Order: sequence, then structure tokens, then C-alpha cells
Amino acid sequence: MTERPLVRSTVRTYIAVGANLGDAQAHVHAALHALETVGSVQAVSHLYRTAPHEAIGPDYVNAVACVDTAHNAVTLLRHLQALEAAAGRQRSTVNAPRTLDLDVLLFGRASVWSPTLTIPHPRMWTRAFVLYPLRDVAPHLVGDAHLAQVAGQPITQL
Ligand code: PH2
Ligand code: MG
Ligand code: MG
Repeated sequence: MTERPLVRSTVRTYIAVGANLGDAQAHVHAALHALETVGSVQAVSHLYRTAPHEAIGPDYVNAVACVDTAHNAVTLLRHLQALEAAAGRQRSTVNAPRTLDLDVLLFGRASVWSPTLTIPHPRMWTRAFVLYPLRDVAPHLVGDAHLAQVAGQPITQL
């Protein structure tokens, strides 16, 4: 008989949450709860109002969650895309306004390069809307020098 492990190992992942269509704050709150379906939510950041960065449309609400997940990175992405779709996300042009965007920032110590998924997120260190909430949940990852790089990007804690 094949033995099955009693304990399934998990990976610590950091997920960026953003919305700038409809009731963006409600979409972000709902998404932070919905993340319980992809793993064990360890911490959630404050919510931030941020100016669209290299994008157009209304201001965003952004946050970051730390989630320990038993999924692999590709399966996690599929679940996040299902949550985006359930929130009414329409995919039109790149960086178009959206009801919900869920991006995997970090997945343990993994590096992933594929046409659909790159981890660590390639633009995370240049975005105030990622670094401020990430620092809330992972102060060991974001130093003052990182924040200095994104000075001038409008962001306010809600
Ligand atoms: N997401 C983008 C592009 N620009 N700007 C802000 N402020 N917040 C976002 O979540 C965001 C953005 C692409 O996903
Ligand atoms: Mg994004
Ligand atoms: Mg995305």
C-alpha cells in the first residue's frame, strides 16, 4: 500500500490585491476574505488609495496578503484568476481599469518564468502600491531604501 503523507507542506506566498472599478474598497475587502479559499491567510496589510501607475482610470485601492498555500504556483494562479472572474473582471487592454487584480508577488523562494507567470513579480520593486502594503505584512522584505525608490508615487493609507 502506498503511504500518503499526513502533513501537506505549504509555501509562504505574498499576493497583491488591487481594484479601481465599482466599489473598489469592497472588492478588495471581499478578495482578502476569499483568499482563505487558496490557503491559510497569515496577515493582511492596511488598505491604500493609490494613483494609477502606468495606467489610466480612477484611483486604485491596493493591499497585500501573506498566504500559506498547499497549491503549486500555477494552480494558485488559476484559483486567483477564478476569483478575479467571480468579481466581474473583464480583460480588455493591458492595465485597463478592473474590479479585481490578484498578482502573485513572491512564492516561497521560487523563481518562475513562463508565458503566463513570472515570479518574483517583475515590477514589484518599482511600485509604491505594492511596497507599502508589502512592508505591513513583511517588514523584513522592504527597507527604507526600497521605499525611497518609489518616492513621488501618490499613496495614502485608508
Ligand atoms: N495595477 C496595475 C497598473 N497600475 N496602479 C495602481 N495604483 N494600483 C494597481 O494595482 C495597478 C496600477 C497593473 O496590474
Ligand atoms: Mg497587476
Ligand atoms: Mg494581474
